Amino acid sequence: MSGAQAGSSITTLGQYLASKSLMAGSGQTPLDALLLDVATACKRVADLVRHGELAGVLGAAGSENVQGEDQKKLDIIANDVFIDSLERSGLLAGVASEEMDAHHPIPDEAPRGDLLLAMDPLDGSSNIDVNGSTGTIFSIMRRSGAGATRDEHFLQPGDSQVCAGYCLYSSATMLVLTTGDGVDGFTLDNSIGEFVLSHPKMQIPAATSEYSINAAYQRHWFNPVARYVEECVAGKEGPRQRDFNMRWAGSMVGDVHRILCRGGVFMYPMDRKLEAAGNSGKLRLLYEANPMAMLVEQAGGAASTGTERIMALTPNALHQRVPVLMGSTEEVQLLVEYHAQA
Ligand code: AHM
Ligand code: MG
Repeated sequence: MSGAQAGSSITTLGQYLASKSLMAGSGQTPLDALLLDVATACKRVADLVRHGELAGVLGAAGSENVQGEDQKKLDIIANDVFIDSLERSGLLAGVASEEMDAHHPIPDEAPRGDLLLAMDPLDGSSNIDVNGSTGTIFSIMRRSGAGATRDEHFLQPGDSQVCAGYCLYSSATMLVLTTGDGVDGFTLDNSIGEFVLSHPKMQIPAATSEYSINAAYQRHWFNPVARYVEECVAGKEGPRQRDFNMRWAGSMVGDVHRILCRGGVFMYPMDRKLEAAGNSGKLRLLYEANPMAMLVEQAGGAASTGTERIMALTPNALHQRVPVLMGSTEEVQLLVEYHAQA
């Protein structure tokens, strides 16, 4: 049998949003409508990802993004799919993306709303060609003031986000989101073309014995992260007095999703190599760190740069990078302590 269990009761994303708005005493809000458009774009990208080579979407695009990273064909196609699905909705004031130097303004002939969307249209690009997990990450904020939208309108702290989420393209396609009232996960039922509520009220346990980091950069790490990982690796015989497990999906969406499902800590810290290249981290604040931090905090976890809470940072550029340590609270707190002691 494909799809949902015969005869069982389901809640679609549309029904979920409608019932939330009804409880809040409103009809469909612009945010509800935008989330439905985002979900449609995610389904379009999921379909391309699922067909892979057969859809002719694998391989390099032969171009670089504003950050000097090689773009894959699917990075650009996913970006175009989102712009196409969203720009004429009448809900948005602008879209910022990892794949575009400046924000994409809403065309003059289209109606304009007051919501801003920042996104990484296809995160985990290095996994595309090997059929690994990838995802879309998005952050929604409100725009204030009149006049044309400028990049500066996006430079709001993560605490101003009205919604954050990701879509995971893996063995199943899942949309996970928060509007500031917990985190709920939806699985795409391909047989009816709907995201169906499958993971209500996701919670990250405070304690964990699983960490996630690209250990190939070990020689570049600064002392706090080096110490933390060394102590995890020492296991039962070390100061932590228990064994740890390590997982690294190569896609932040895949790694953070695992943490939302069963706990753990995800680290992409600042290191000497990034510092020597003049970078303030690897992951981008506006469309990777902030939305994931909101999801993690809303699920009871914590998200820090090592010295500051990620969502308290005031961004200074659209593509600003930050160190990221997020997940189970006890482990993030320990990492913050090690940074304070260093
Ligand atoms: P991308 O947005 O270009 O795909 O880069 C972000 C990705 C994250 O998903 C992942 O955690 C990280 O980069 C992996 O980086 P690395 O290849 O250095 O391990
Ligand atoms: Mg990314």
